[in-house]
Amino acid sequence: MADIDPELKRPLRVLVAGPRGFCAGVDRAIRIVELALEKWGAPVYVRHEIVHNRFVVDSLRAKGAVFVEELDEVPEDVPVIFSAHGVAKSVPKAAEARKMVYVDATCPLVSKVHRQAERLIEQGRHIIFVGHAGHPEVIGTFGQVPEGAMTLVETIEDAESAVFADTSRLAFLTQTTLSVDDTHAIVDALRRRFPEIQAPRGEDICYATSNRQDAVKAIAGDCDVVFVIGAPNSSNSLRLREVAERCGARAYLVQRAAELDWAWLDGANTVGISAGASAPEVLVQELLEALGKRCVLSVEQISTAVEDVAFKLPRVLSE
Ligand code: 10G
Ligand code: SF4
Repeated sequence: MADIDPELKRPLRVLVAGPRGFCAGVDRAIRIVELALEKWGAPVYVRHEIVHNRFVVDSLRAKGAVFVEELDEVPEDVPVIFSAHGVAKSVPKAAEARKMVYVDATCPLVSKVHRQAERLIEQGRHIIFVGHAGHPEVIGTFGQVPEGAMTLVETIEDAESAVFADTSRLAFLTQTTLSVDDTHAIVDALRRRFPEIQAPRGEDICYATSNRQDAVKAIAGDCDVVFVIGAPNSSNSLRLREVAERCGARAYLVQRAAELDWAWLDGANTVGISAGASAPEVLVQELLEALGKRCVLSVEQISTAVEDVAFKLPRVLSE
């Protein structure tokens, strides 16, 4: 897009939310693919998008990663990496049966939920899992327990209507990327209906999810429009758009600056920007550049938390 005459540019206040963008689990997962390519050379197969971002996936594909949905699409004698969202137990089991070299890039905070699920089953409990049907993290967590041992609750209506044979041995766990506010409402309903229900030890919604939602809340009330950089299949990014909308802003999820529809800015004096946990910072900068071609920007960084979380790499790649 050509720059417009500076005289014709209008002023635009931009509030950039922080924390935004990559979380520690995403950083680690991408690094795992890069290190695997360095160690074993291309191709390295990745089961499912390593994180839900086309830019990230395309960049890794350019370096030699091959993305597939199922393990049986991976040829013999080629290393395979499992995505950050986690996999059912049956996946590493199948890889072992085929004697494949595999690296599990599941975020340690998702693995923590998996271990909690295992423990609850050992204690003879039935698990209510709060999450979104069909999401890979949900499929992976359901795959940690025997069939029928976990019930999915997606909405407050589900929580109000779910029926269990024995309500004295219930526990709940949640997906890591949910809306903090919706989840509190669902959990309140579960606790009211099943007072003996066992809660997770800590929050299952991870630090990155809640920090990014808090940061959007801090800016969205002052914004006419909020842009969230993220993919349509990125659960945590979708939640950020919802949070902004609930604060009264017009909110749009965009993958790249090129998707921006300038009509969205009609009448807007203040614009907010955030990015999902799988969206690289370079895409935030690209959006700022695109806005700067049409408007004279006054950019304010609004930070609501400092993050210093980092996860260790799997030993096979760090030694
Ligand atoms: O938000 P979701 O779970 O859809 O994934 P993402 O790839 O967009 O972001 C990173 C979060 C995870 C890997 C899930 S814990
Ligand atoms: Fe891990 Fe949270 Fe990032 Fe998911 S969103 S990869 S749980 S840090």
